Amino acid sequence: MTTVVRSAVKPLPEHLFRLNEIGAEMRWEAMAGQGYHTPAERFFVRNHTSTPLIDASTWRLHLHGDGVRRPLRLTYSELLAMAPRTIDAAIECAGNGRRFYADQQHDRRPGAQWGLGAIGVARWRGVPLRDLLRAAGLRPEAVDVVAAGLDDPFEHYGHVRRPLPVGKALDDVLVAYEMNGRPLPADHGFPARLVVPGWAGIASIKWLGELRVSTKKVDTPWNTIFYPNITEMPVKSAFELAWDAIVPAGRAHILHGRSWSGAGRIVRVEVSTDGGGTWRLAEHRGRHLAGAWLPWHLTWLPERAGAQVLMARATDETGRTQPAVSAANAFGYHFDAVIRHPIRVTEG
Ligand SMILES: Nc1nc2c(c(=O)[nH]1)N[C@H]1C(S)=C(S)[C@@H](COP(=O)(O)O)O[C@H]1N2
Ligand SMILES: [Mo]
Repeated sequence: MTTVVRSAVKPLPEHLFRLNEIGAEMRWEAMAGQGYHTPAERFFVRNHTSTPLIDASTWRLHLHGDGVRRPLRLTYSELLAMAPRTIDAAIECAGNGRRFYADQQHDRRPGAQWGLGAIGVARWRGVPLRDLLRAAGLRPEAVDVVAAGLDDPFEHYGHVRRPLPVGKALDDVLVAYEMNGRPLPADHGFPARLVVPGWAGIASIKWLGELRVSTKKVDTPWNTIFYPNITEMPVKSAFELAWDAIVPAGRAHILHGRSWSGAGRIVRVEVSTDGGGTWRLAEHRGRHLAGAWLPWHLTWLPERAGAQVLMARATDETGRTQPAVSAANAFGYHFDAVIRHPIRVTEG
């Protein structure tokens, strides 16, 4: 029995989403033919409890703590009146791809068995966290900014909250109130959420109610028990194809996919249509945005009918390439190995 159906408010139709105990992942075939951004209706959902329905007229964002001189309590209209910034950024769950620890490495890890669909890229508009911290009189001694959500407490751990180091907070973090040109949908954090480019999704706290700036390092269950030492996301790739997709033989087929990295731009994507025997460079257009993904494609003429395996392997600008085997870790985070995507080629 999945609980997400109750915890999210938007429809999660079977042809767009696959549900697990804690969330709904996007089916990658749902990105086929879509533009650069993941439409909000197709964006994966990961809730610790349930989507709260927050009234923007009574909502306040409380920015306080010993790391600021002038605590702020902002209304929604005050936030919207500040100088805005727009960024394209991915949000990806740290556990995205966990099921491949089991499927490819005989090392099943506990937790939701996400395929590769716990990621989406949206255009976020909001206020740089940096500007809010400056407006509150950030002290040079500040170390951590603890962001807390207004959703119900999770088990006995309290509200979902996590420290963000001041260095990252001052760099590229957004307090976002729009997703793809519309107010944030309830499931994605209305009225405001953090967007922390390149970092595991848990950093991007939804339904933001509080930012506590501390001059001492802070621990919360979400950086000690859950997601310990999890910050920047690795390099990954996905095909915009169903698992076990059916492709007719004897006809040229354009394979589409996307690659991304928490550390920067993707500079190269290689694709194998013979299970890793040979590799070809995928083509792409335009410039890859750091913090988001690179769409690519490759023409393929499947000759023989039968089961086949597609693989895509990306390299980012820091020189990191997807490995053949992902490093083992207790929670099954950061599955970054090249994924073996099965398809069935049928008689043309
Ligand atoms: N307040 C709050 N923020 C949260 C969560 C949550 O349950 N509550 N889930 C986190 C996790 S684990 C992820 S992966 C992302 C998911 O964002 P999305 O549901 O908009 O895709 O939100 C993060 N922010
Ligand atoms: Mo997550």
